[in-house]
Amino acid sequence: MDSKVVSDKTLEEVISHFGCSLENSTVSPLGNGLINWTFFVKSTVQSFVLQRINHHVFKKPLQVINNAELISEHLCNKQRKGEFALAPISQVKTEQGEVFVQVDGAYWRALEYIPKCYTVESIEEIEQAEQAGSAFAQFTAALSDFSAESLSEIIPNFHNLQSRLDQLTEAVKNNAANRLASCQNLVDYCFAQKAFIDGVASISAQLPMHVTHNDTKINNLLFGSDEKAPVAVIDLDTCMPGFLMNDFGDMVRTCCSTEPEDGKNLAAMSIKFDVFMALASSYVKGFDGKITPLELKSLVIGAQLLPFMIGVRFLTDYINGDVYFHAAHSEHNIDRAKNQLHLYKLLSAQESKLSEIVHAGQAAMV
Ligand code: GN1
Ligand code: MG
Repeated sequence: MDSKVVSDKTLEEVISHFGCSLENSTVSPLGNGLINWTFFVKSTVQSFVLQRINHHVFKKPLQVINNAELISEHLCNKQRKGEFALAPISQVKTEQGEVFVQVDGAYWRALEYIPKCYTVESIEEIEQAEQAGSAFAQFTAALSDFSAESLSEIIPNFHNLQSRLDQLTEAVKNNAANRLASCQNLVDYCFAQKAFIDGVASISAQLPMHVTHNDTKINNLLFGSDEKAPVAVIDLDTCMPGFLMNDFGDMVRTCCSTEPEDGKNLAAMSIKFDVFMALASSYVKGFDGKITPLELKSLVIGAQLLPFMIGVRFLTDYINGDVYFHAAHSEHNIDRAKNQLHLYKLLSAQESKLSEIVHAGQAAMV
């Protein structure tokens, strides 16, 4: 991301609330988020992560900020009691004691910066997959006694497949960017997955709710440079009540493909089964026997669902004219959609093998 998406005047005003100025600070773009703008601010006074919340996506930014406060408070308590080994990320208050700054109608917040950390975009060693499964499981497990009702539902129906398909139907109807003709075959492909779609609806009606992260991409884990292991789960924007299969599925989506999310070489894409195995066993183990047999079964559905659902979402955004996800070029969203729907296809073709792996991992634990 270009740091010049924001004017110096705006940045100056925002960081002044944290006792910084452009004269004594450097501000550089951070991470690869597709929604918010994120920067690293390093000053002679303090270092922190600065984020402009995309209020077109997060229509009530204060709810995002408030949820993050509640979760971080709960995790801090757990950590103090020795019941949570990762670092909760706190929001940094302004000099006026506020958790956000509003400038020109946009909401900005600062997050604690943990030094000597790095993120990864893909799994480089199997050990990282084991660590990722375990870290995201620990996160949800630590929130098992958190009052989920106190959280606002940030984006209603965020991981509801039928609602995502309804949005695709609406986009097709409007054909706002006049792009439908070029992707009609993909639209047809999505709606032809009826048996899978019905299966998702049926299992969703029976699964228990947890407080889930809902964006368990591998780059939402901070790895410590010294320990070479996760030290924190980041990006709590979509942390809401949900199903374990969604969190597991998003890990599979971002860790088990040999191609990046927007890679165009589909013929080269294959599934990293060793990574899948490591994710499944470490995720299940992280719940210490508290995962139900139906939830275990659902993990294999989630592994297919998350690539399919984001494929539908990228396709919808392409048809709408790139109004939701940041797109670096006009074909970006369609490239992402093709990629993710192909991943879904590969994973679906391997459903029984994935199921064997999940159940074998579970059996090895008893
Ligand atoms: C968005 O902005 P980022 O990268 O944290 C999206 C996720 C998608 C992801 C695809 C609020 O997350 O749901 O999985 O892009 N977040 C929202 O890379 O829509
Ligand atoms: Mg996110």
